[in-house]
Amino acid sequence: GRAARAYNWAEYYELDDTYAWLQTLANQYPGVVTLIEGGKTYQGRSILGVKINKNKGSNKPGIFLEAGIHAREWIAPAAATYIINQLLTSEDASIKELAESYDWYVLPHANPDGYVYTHTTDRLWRKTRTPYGSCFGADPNRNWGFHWNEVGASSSACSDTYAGPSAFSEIETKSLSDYIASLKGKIQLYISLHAYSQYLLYPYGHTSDLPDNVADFKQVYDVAIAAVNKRYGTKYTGGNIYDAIYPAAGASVDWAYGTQDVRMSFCYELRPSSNSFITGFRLPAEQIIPASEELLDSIVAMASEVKKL
Ligand code: ING
Ligand code: ZN
Repeated sequence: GRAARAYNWAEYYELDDTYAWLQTLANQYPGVVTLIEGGKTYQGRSILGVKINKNKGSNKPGIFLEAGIHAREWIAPAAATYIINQLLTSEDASIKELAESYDWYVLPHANPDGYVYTHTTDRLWRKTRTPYGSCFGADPNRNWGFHWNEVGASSSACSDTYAGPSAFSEIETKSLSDYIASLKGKIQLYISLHAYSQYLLYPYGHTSDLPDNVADFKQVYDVAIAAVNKRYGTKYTGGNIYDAIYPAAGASVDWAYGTQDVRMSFCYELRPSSNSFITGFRLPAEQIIPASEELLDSIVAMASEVKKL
C-alpha cells in the first residue's frame, strides 16, 4: 500500500494507519504499551487496542475506553488515539497522574468493518457489516445482552438501530464483551465515545429508573461537564440516557454497568452540537485536537472525582 502518513491528528486516518500506529507504540514503549485484541469482526478483522500500564504497578484500577462502535462517528476513534498519545507523552501533572494511577484499556475501533466501509463506500454507515437478508448490519450499540431489544431499537434488519436477531448476534459485541468480562473486577470506569450532540450520558437507556449510585453519577457528571467547558467554552448537557436523549436498550454502557460491576459508565457524544445537522458526522479535521483536548480535560476531572467517592 501507500507510505505511512504522519500520525498527528491533523486529519482522520484509515483503520490500517491507526493499527500500524498502535503497533509502533507497542514497540516504542515495551512493558508499558501492550497490544490487546478486544475481539474480532464479521469480515475477520481484529478489534485492536492498547493496554497502558505506565508505572508498571499491579492491581491498579482500570479505565476502559471504547470508541468507534458506530462507524461514521469519526471523531470518536480520533479522540481515543489522541488520548492514548497524551497518556504516554504528556508532561502535564494531572494527565501524568491519570496515566499512572490507572491501567488503561483503549479500543479506538470497536467496529472496524463499519469504519472501513465508511472510507470505501458509504461515509454515513453506522452498523456492523453482517449480512441479514438483503440488508446489512446490526447496530452494535443495541446488541448487548442487557435488557436487549426492550425499547429504542428496531427488529428490522434494514434499520440503522437494528438490534440484531439476538443479543450478541454480532461477533464484534460478543467477542468484545467476552474480553471485557475477562477483566471483571478490574474496571472501575467504562467510557464509550460517540458523536454527535455534545452530551454526557449515564445509565440507563432501557428504563427511566436511575442507577443505585445515581448521586455519585450526578456528582461526577457535574465535574465532567464543567471541565469539558473550561478550555474552549464548549457546552455539553445530558443525564441518564433514557430521559436525556431517548430510550435505547442494548447499549455497551448499560451492559458494562449492569453486569460487570464497573463503578460507573459514561457515554460522551462528542462535537459538534446538535444544531449542526449538515456536518454532524463530518466534524472538520481542524477540530480533532480541540475536541480531544476538552474531552481529556473532562476525563481527567471525571477520574479524579471518582477517586474521591
Ligand atoms: N447516540 C447513541 C446511540 O447509540 C446512546 C446514544 C448512548 C444510546 C449510550 C444508548 C447508550 O444511539 C449515537 N449518536 O450513536
Ligand atoms: Zn454512536
